[in-house]
Amino acid sequence: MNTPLKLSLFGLGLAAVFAASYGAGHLAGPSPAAADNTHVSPTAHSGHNPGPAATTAPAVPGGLQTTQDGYRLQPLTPALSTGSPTPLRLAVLGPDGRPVTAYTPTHDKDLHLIAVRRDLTGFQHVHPTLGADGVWQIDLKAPAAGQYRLFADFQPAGRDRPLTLGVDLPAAGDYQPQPLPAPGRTTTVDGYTVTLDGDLVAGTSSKLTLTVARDGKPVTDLQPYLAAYGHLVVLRDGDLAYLHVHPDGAPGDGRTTAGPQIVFHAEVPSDGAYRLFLDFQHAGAVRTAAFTAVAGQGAPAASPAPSGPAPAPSASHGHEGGH
Ligand SMILES: [Cu+2]
Repeated sequence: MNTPLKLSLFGLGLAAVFAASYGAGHLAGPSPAAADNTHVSPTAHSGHNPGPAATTAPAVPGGLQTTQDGYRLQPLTPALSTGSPTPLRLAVLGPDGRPVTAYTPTHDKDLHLIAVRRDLTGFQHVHPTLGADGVWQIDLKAPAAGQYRLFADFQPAGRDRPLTLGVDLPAAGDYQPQPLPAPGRTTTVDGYTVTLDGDLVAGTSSKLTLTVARDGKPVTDLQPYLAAYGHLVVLRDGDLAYLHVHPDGAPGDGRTTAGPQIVFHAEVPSDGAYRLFLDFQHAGAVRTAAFTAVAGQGAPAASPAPSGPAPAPSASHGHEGGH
């Protein structure tokens, strides 16, 4: 629910960075290096004009950068293993270059680690353990070979808002990329059927209602997981821009029911396809239901309208789920 605020803060931060760089360049004047640089074209100087662009810098979605606001996500393990789980170690380096050891918990945890292959399969949401030296560690296994994106979602102590940094790690082997599953409003996981209502609209807080059923019956006894009945991670197809959305209402607030509906307000940064991963807990286990949804052109209709020749390429879609 803080996403719009967070995004606008990012925007302000970005504008500040641009302003700072402009100021530095301006104060320094033409440096000897620049004077010697014969390839600097006259038009390059027009880029120094601090026009309206400096105040309308677009918000940058989370997770696209390894370094932001002085913080760096530093893997200390070169690769993931596709065999048995092996220790993954990483650190968050602070503006002083040292591992951050003090965090403000967000949703019961100091750091949420999301791992997903770059084709948006093999989603995992885990919680490493922090050592006294500031090194996070967890045993992790890549479900299959390929390039993985790791997202660390955390809030350093003393900072007023969370931060998501992302970094790639490979899992060596025979990479068999999967196409993005077709958009759909229903998915199944572990015998649960989850239905998605609502549409993603770029730049707008969009209401998404996820309804959980099991054996055809609505689930009304969802269990709180990390202080919420559901956690929704939204990743943009193409660059894996990251959104972490929490539902309206919290367990125990006297107005939020334990299912079957979990209501989110998600604001995606642009048109395009997204993969949605819903974590929910029931009967003592956390499940992940995954959907593809499209903002803008090509948004799926509320009910599919199959007609004409079968779309052969999509026949292989829909058999992938988050795990
Ligand atoms: Cu988490």
